[in-house]
Order: sequence, then structure tokens, then C-alpha cells
Amino acid sequence: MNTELVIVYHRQPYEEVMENGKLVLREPRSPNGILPTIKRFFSHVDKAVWVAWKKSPAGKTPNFERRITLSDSFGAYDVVRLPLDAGQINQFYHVTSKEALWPVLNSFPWLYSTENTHWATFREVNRLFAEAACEHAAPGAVVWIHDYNLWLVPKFVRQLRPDLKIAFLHHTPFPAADVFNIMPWRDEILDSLLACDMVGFHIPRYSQNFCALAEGLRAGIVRHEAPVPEPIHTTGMAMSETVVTTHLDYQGRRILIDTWPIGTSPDLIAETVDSEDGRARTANIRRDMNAEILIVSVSRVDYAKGTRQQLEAFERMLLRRPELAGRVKLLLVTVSAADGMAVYKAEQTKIEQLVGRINGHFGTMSWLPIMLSTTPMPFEEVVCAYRAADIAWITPLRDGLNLVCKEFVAAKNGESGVLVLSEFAGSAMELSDAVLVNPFSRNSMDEGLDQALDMPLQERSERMQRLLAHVRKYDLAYWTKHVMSQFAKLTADEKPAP
Ligand code: GDG
Repeated sequence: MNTELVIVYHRQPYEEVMENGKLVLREPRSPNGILPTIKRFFSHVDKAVWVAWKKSPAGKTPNFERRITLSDSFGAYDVVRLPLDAGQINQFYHVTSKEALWPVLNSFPWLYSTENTHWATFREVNRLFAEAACEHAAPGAVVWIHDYNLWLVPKFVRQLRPDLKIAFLHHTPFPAADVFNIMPWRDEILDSLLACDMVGFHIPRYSQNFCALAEGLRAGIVRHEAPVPEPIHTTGMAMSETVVTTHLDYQGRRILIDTWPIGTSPDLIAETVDSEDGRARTANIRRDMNAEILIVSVSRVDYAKGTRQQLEAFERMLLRRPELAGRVKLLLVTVSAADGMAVYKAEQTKIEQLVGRINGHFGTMSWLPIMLSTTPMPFEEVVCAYRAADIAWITPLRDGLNLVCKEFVAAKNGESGVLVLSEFAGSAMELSDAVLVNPFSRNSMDEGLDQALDMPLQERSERMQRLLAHVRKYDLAYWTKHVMSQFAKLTADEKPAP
């Protein structure tokens, strides 16, 4: 793209580590997750600027440079560090984003609470992000804002710099209007999203929810729709849609609605698991897990990821199928959230209690049914754990997309294995060869697990071949190309008339 890209994402695109008493900025060790996914775009533009927050003592001049230039394997780029104090971080992110917005986005309105919310701080921090982006953006640059905790940035950018093209990507679900509208700030959030040139979502259901919400709250919106494109499923599933909105016309402006799921990096994953080191790691995991049937589940500690419901289903399975005692093991990797989020701390405690109960009740001196890890593992270990597993069990109650399921398919790289996937993960709209389950239904969870355990070898490998073909075709490079083509539409001189 013959222009500049300004990425606004709350986290810094590198790790800060102390080496010999000196602070060193290091490329994230793990090549998966949101940061490396977004950083791929650096190699597609003339110049890239990344805006993120950095902790700074309250009331003091920050002891770091605001703008630095870095170069790593993704290319050269500038990072603008927005100083936020501990109170701002807590109020903007840990409390308002995670305790008020997150439950709404994921359709858990009963967990939504405004008692604790600091909307004024949230707005102020969003304004600061917008100012930082505008201050450092070249004329006509594309400003690409990521995720709901920066929902108010577009409106401020539009006011400050009408010359910029504003794109926004939701990594999360977008709820139906009757859930979204419980928020007293619904109009402010909607107006900000309507200030964008492009609003992005992973799957058609989220795009349709957003557009229906906009139509309901604002007169004069004209919606243009088209059939849902291949390879997204259009009927018969919990989140199926047959049509999707391509753009909205509103107040003389055109807003592109972009709907496309992120892919993973199958080549990198296959290379890692099939290397000499990868094969040895996989064999070690298999040996250490010491089970005939290995089930793997990988996620973050978050009630939306459905880990408790999964543990309850695993417990029912052990009761229902006593012949599996001593033969099956669940490797549960659920990484703890950052400190300061009460809601996640409580969730982790409940998970640990359930694991303790199940291991205590069913375990013997030579076999524990669950191996739990709440600390992050190296990337190589994660993908080799996928390769070692017979079943990947990914059953979030809600998930914008879910990349773990795609990584599992890539790590298997054609070897047989079963993916059990929640219908409420965005990825389910692409991966219909998984065993799809409804995590809100005990019967569905039980039947799905039984189906996976009992699936004949031929069916396993046929399903896996089809899943792999999809994950390979619609990989991260495909998504990157797709987004770049959408940006090109925004920056084209001749835009279609509204
Ligand atoms: C958000 C949305 C959407 C996990 N444990 C370890 C580890 N991981 C890696 C996985 C995967 C990533 O973290 C998790 O990605 P997900 O997509 O599953 O979930 P979120 O983090 O919740 O991401 C989600 C995504 O944004 C993209 O838009 O799909 O719906 O919630 O890559 O492999 N990586 C390492 N050690 C671990 O212990 N190295």
C-alpha cells in the first residue's frame, strides 16, 4: 500500500525485559496471537506506526521517549507510547472494558455491572489514543483501530483529522441489539463506529448484529447486502446468516462493512511440529501425559471460554464411561489473565477447584485425569501438544473466532485427530467438519465428546483432511491480502458515490 498505516492497539508490539539490569525491547517470543498477526501488515506498507499505552507514574513526566523507531523480523516501524498511570489503566481496561463491555459483547448481560465503571476515564483514555494517532499520522494515512476497548477512538480521530481513513476491527463477537442496548453509552459507541470508513468483524452474524443495531438507533441508514461468500456456512448452524451487509450509506458517507475471519500460519506450525525438535517434543509430551487417549484444551482464563462447563462435562464422562479410568487424560492449558481483574481471578479459582475435585475423586497413585497449566507455554510446546493430542476440545460459550482450533488442525498436518468445537465460536462457521457442540447443553457436550472418542479412524482422517484443506487455503496470508484489498478501496481516489 502506497501510504502509511497507523495501528492503534492497546498493547505494545514487543516485550519489555530486563537484561543485565537494562530494559531491553524484544520481539514477542511467541509467533502466534494478535500481536504478530497484526504486525504482518508492516511489510505491506511504506511506513507503519503503532500506538499503544505504556505505564507511567501519575503526575510525573514519563521517563521514556514517546516515539521510538524499531526494526525486527516484521520490518521497521515506529511505536508511539501513550503514558497512562496505574489508575487510568485499571479504570479504562481492567474495570470498564472487562467488567462492563466484555460481558455485553459476549452476551452475558447478567454479568454486566456499571457500579464499578469509570466511563469518563474510558472516554478520556480513548481520546488520548486518538490524539496520539492523529499527531503521528501522515496526511491520508489509514488508521486501523483494534477492539472494543478503543471503541470511542474513531469519533475523536474523525473530529481531529478528517483527512485520515479510519478502519476498525472487532476481534470479539458483536451482540444482538437487545443485549448491546442495555449499555447507557450505546449512542456514543454507535456514533463513533459510524464515524469509521470501514468496520470489520470475523463472521456475518456479528456484522448483521451491528448493522441491525445501527438501523434501529439511527434514521436514514441505507444498508446494502450480498449473499454470504464461500467458505462461510449459510444455514443450519447456531450463527448462520444467508446474507451479509457489505456497506452502509449514512449522512452522505459510505461505510464499508468488512466480514472475514482471521487465519493462522499452517506452514510455520507444520514446520515447527515436523522438525526434529518438534517430533522429540511431541514424543515427550505423549510420554509424560502417559495416557492412551490425550485430549487437549487451550484458552485464556475467561468465563466466556467455557472451561468450567468443559470440566463438568469431563467429570460426567468419567462417571459415564468408567472403562476410561487410567486411559484418558485432559491437558488443560488456560492461561491466567493479567493481575488486577477480579472477575478473572474468581474464574481461575473456580477452575482450580473443579480440577482439584475431579483429580481428587478419580485420580490414583499412577494416574491423574487432568493436567492443568495456567502459566503460558512456549509456542513450540503448545503446537506440539496439539500434535500429540487425539482430540482438541474447544468449547467456548462465546468466542469472536478462536484460533486454537485452526492451529490444532495445522499442527496435525494431515494426521488423524478429532476437533470438537463450540457452535458459538466464530470459527465454527468455517469448520463444519469438526464435531460441533452446543456448550450450553449438557447433552450436546456429552454426545460430542462420545462421538469424538468413538469416531472410526477413517472418518477421523477424512474430516481432518477437509479441515486441513480449509485452514491451509484460508490462512493468515489470505486474510492479510483480503484486508489490504479493503484498505485499497478506502484509499482509492475514485470512490463509489454514496
Ligand atoms: C481474541 C478473541 C479471536 C494460548 N495459550 C498459549 C498460547 N496461546 C495462543 C494460542 C492462540 C492464542 O493464544 C489464542 O487465540 P484465540 O483466538 O483462541 O483467543 P483470544 O486470545 O481470546 O483472542 C478470539 C482472536 O482475538 C483473533 O481475532 O479469534 O475470538 O477472543 O494463538 O495458540 N500461546 C503460547 N503459550 C500458551 O500457553 N505461546
